[in-house]
Amino acid sequence: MWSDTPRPTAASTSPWCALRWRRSNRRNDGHLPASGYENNYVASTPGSGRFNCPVTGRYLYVGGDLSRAMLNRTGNPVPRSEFRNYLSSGYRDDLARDILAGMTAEQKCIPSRYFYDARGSQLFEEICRLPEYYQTRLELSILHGACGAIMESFGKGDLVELGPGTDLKASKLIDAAPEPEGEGICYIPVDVSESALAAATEGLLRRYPRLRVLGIVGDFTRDLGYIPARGKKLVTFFGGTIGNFTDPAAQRMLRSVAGVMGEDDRFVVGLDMVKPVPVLEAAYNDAAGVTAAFNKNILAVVNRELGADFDPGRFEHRAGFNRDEERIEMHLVASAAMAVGIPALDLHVAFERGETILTEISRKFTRESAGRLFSAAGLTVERWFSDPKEWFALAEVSRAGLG
Ligand code: AVI
Repeated sequence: MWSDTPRPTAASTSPWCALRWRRSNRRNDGHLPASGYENNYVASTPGSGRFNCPVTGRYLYVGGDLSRAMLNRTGNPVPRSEFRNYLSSGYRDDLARDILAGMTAEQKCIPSRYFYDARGSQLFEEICRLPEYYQTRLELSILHGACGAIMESFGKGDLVELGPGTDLKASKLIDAAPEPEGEGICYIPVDVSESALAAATEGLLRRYPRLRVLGIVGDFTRDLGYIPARGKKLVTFFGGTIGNFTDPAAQRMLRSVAGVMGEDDRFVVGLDMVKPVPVLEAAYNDAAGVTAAFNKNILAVVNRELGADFDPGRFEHRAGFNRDEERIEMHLVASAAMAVGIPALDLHVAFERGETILTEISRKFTRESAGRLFSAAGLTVERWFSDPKEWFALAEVSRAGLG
């Protein structure tokens, strides 16, 4: 049985909100290819609300106030927003599989995607406001300066945002579009959390009366094939979250983005750059201890979901820069020898004193290393936008060899 996972707050700013889950997502386990049926279903539904598709069993949400809906060619109102659910597997199944692999590996590990339950998302929001954590502020200010140029070349079409968190960055882009009120733009956020999608889109629909929204409830590491292939696309992946992927995982993800891009499409990616080590390490060892609490919270997630008996008080937070790998590594260090039971896996895990669990990698890039990452995935950097010290950057990339 599923335990009751607390829901992330709707207003969470986590850029990994694409990896936050909700109980309501689990009821739709069918993973059917997009058939076009969903479109017909939505277009013929007069009103707004949730509807279970009688054929696929998936639910669709038709949102918006039809009194302000857009009209189609025949003069009938068309809802401005629609959500489609493509989730294929459950949170707890994924967690069980990952914890079994992670607790039996030589270097014990827990994937960082499991940080973001309700408490973890709240702590991450606090991290983003910490004086030591420069990334969120820098990225916003870089985007503020870059959005005019980005939107001038994009013009209109589909604005796809992977793991949006809030509507802040999409608003900046839509404000900078050549046409007012979101005219000609369909905003397509992709996220496993329906509540995060709702949070990211409600305000936008209110603010931009000509904007259309297609929310894709899905995992952006697997479900990008469901993004409609039509017109021009601007794909965004903000927050430096690409740095939380190992190289093979980043390659897979970037290749799947490249796979949905056409000749004129662009992909804007936020990258945290290599910088003086004390600055980097301070960002992950804040004086207020928020990052330490965020790190330890992952054990509470495993306890709650799998019935484990980790004692977070017996683990210490450690974060340091690995110069060879150019990445921050976050660990939980066992302060004493202990055994931890994980009943759902029928597993007992022994820890020696000082043994660690790797909970996160956060890669830091140079222009060269980022260029290599993109080109290995078939992408070419077209433009860089950064702050004067180049502590953070937005790379605007295209599909290599296409234009
Ligand atoms: C989401 N991600 C980009 C953050 C990072 O900096 O790697 C997560 C984080 N971990 C600790 N502090 C913030």
